[in-house]
Amino acid sequence: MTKEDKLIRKEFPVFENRNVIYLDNSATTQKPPCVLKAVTDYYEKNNANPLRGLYELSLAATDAYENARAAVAEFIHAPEPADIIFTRNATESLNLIAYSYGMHFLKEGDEIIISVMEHHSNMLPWQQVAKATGATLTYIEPDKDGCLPPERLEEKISEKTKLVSITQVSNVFGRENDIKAMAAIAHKYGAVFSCDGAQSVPHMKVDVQDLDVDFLSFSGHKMYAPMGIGVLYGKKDLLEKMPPFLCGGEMIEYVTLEGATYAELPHKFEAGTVNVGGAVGLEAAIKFVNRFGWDLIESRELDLTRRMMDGMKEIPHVHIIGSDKAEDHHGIVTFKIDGVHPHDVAAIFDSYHVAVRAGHHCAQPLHKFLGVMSTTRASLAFYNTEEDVDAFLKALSMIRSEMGYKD
Ligand code: 7TS
Repeated sequence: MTKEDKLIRKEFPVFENRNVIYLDNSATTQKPPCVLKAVTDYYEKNNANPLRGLYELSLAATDAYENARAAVAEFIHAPEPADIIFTRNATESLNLIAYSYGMHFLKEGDEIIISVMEHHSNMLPWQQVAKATGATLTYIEPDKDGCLPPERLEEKISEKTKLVSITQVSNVFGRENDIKAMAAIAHKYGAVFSCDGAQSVPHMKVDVQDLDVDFLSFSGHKMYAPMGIGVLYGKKDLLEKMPPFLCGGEMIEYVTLEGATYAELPHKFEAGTVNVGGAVGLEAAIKFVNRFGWDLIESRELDLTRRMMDGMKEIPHVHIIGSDKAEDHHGIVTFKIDGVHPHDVAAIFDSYHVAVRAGHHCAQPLHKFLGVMSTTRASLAFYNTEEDVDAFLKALSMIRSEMGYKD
């Protein structure tokens, strides 16, 4: 391990406590003590139900929550903290857009465009909207190497298209889509553009104003924060005209037996007691990422991806899904091994203490498109090391022989 590796690994005690080569970072990342301490500190020192209390402790909880919102706004360069809605995860953020925007503003004859590579969380909500409103759901297809040229959108989009929702980085290919170009195409036709940032925000600088997306969804737990906190960024004019998604406490201005008026943004979309601990944890995770910086994070992840892919190309019967260039993978390397089911692959990896993911990765239509039932995926974070990659490659080279193949 290099000096830099040691410095980073110090932040992740899980690796001292467990003999694990953790390569399932696209599913969730490990959590550093600075994040856990921020959560504990909040509960030990400032815990009360925020936003409603008039006493000091509740105001402290409100401050903690709103400071976290401001930190998220700065992190993705949102114009204002009020443009940030806290949710449980990217899935809830995407559902919020679908149910609040899609269900109310789309109608028969309208069109929604998404891609075949979307995670189910950015596909099923749109299927629901299409079913309920009579709008059509149109899919654009990537190339087999994971590239989704913006021209694909340009070919399908029309004046009927009211909403486009595309992932910035696919959780199977790892390849970055040109979101800025696609958002510009959507806007040219008067459509709203939603970006699924679940796999991009943890790995690169994402600037919502530069991309000019109308919505951005992501989860805290994929970027070192606790589970149960997610983010929806939305442009103010859209969020303002959207009706509430969930109703109840905290999100109203005035209620009578006949109806209600709703609170200002962002509270209109945050019904019930909110997850202050999670928000505080996300703020600490943002500070953690900023402490190391994108240059270090991105260059480590790229170097490790390159080492992994170079090694994989040397092993017979292993086929990488998507591009053969490390730059196109953002730490995500999905693959097949001839003659071995991915569940067996993952089980054998586990016997070598290597944690990888097997299955369709909640992207079943993409697997069908690629002509495979399931795949295995190794996904890196910047805390992984060359030793991790080498252990992965060693286990990978053993898989076919463990299954009884002679070559
Ligand atoms: N969008 C993408 C592109 C994702 O990869 C995921 C989760 C989600 C949305 C949903 O995120 P959640 O936090 O709401 O669950 N992807 C994965 C994965 O690849 N393995 O486990 C979860």
